[in-house]
Parts: sequence; structure tokens; C-alpha cells
Amino acid sequence: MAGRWKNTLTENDVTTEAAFLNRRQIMAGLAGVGLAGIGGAARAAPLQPNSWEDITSYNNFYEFGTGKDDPARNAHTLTTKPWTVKIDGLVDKPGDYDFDDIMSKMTIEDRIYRFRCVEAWSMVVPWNGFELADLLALAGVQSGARYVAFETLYRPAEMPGQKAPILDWPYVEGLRLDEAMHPLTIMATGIYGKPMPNQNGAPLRLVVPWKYGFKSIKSVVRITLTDKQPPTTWNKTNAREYGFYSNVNPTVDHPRWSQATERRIGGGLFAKRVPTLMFNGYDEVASLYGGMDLKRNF
Ligand SMILES: Nc1nc2c(c(=O)[nH]1)N[C@H]1C(S)=C(S)[C@@H](COP(=O)(O)O)O[C@H]1N2
Ligand SMILES: [Mo]
Repeated sequence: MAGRWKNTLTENDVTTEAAFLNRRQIMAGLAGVGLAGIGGAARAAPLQPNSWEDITSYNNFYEFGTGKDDPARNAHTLTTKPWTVKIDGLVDKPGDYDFDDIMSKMTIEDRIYRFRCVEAWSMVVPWNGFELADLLALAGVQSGARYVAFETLYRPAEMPGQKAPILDWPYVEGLRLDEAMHPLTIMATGIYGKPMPNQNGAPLRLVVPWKYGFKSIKSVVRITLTDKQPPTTWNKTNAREYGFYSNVNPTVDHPRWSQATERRIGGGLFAKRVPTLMFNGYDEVASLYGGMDLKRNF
């Protein structure tokens, strides 16, 4: 359990973003924090984290209902101990990885990230978690792997939303291997130094801050390395509206609404919408998409 709850900051401790800057982020100089003067990040809205209340009461987690307040109300039924993550496919060491065992091997960091839902609302979340690349290294990625597929728990007895065919359960997501290996991509295991609340995807969920929120799959039980682009839930539901990449892009509108601006949760009833930034402000990922037509590969 070494390091599991080494981040004991509470909400009250987070007065400035500097409180959450850790050494690794400073060294990297690019880990998505709003350091003035570093590239596009300087243009981004200041990273004043949303409150614990905002982050844990306004959620999308259709396994517990489709209303924004349903997950907070219903997700207490989810049991997360014991929890195993099956890592399989093109890896050297496939198997069932115990959550506590994973935690004992990973370095838990603080990452304050902007979070932008495809529905055009946003938050700033002070996550705790580890880099997905470190977990994949544990399993040993084989040379033929090109994509990573993710799967959420399927347990209708504890996830009442799964009793209705709202989505094609279990919820699945996917990344290209280079996206998965990018240092900004984390498996989040907590918020504000507390274990991940059920409604936010306990005990561990993906966070890919430059992509729309639905890519950040919750309560992950399986990670599969493959050589083919995996199916993804919202793309299966409506391929015209939700692509595989789903990078935040203010110049590519959703067929039914503009993506140029966003509503920051917690800003109050009369808060102005703020401009949405390309890659949600994480310009350092642009090189992953060199030569790609991002209007076609939305
Ligand atoms: N398994 C699962 N993961 C999911 C979802 C879901 O319904 N089921 N919703 C997605 C969407 S649309 C968003 S915006 C984010 C919301 O994360 P949050 O509730 O922690 O803000 O979770 C994503 N991950
Ligand atoms: Mo979303």
C-alpha cells in the first residue's frame, strides 16, 4: 500500500493550483497544469478546481441512471472490494491484477485537469492517480499492440441502469496505443486525496484530459491490448455524433450543438460561457495527430 494515500490534502488545502503541483509535473513542465507562459496552457482558464460537492454530485454514469444526480444517489450499491483488473491481449504477463496490488506498485500523483464533457459543460478536477503507461509497463506491452480497449464492470445487481438497454453494456472505450502511453493519460484512483467516489468511477477510472469526457471510462475491470481499433460505446450508439477519437475541438461542432464554448459547472446561474480550447488546452498532444484530418477523424 506504499504511497496509496500519501496525498492527504483536503479540499481546504487547495487554495492555489501550486498546492497540487508536484515535482514530476514541474520537471515535465507540460503535464496539463496552467503554468503561465508555457505554450497554449497560458491561454487556458485558470485551474481553480471545482468543489468536492460539484465533482461528486453532477455526474454522467449511465449504469446508475441518466440524470446528472442519479449516480450520486444510486452508486452506493456498488461494491468495490475486492476489485481486479484483467489485463490481456498482446501483453507478456496477462492476468487478473488485484487493485490493492496495483496501488502498491504505482506512484500516485496529483493532477489538476480540465474536464470537458461532449455535452458542453466542464469542470476542473484535482485527480489522484497513476500514469496508464506505468500499468501497461507492468503487464509488458508486446510489439504488435496498437490499441488499448477498456471495459467497465457489468453487474446489473449493483448497477441498476444496466437492467435497461440504454447503452450496449458493458460500457467499453478505446485509445490508440500512443494516446494510452502519453504521460497526460492517467488511471485516476481518487479526488482531493480521497478514494474515488463510486459515482465518479470507483475504484479506478481512465482520465484522458484532451478528449471528451465519455472517453474517460469508469470502474474499469478489463484492459486489452490489441492490433485493431476497438469498438467504443458511444460510437456504437451513434457513429455520426461520436467518433473514436473525440478530441476536444471547438471547430468541429456536434451535429446538434456548438462545441465552441462551454459552461463551467459551479459558476452560478449567470456565469458566462467560456471558450473551449483545442485539445481542451493540452496542446502538447497535437503531435499525436500530425497529418490527420481532425474534422474527418472526430
Ligand atoms: N462506465 C461509464 N463510464 C463513463 C460514463 C458512463 O456512463 N459509464 N460516462 C462518461 C461521460 S459522458 C462523462 S462526461 C464522464 C463523467 O465523469 P464524472 O461523472 O466523474 O464527471 O464519465 C464518462 N465515463
Ligand atoms: Mo460526457
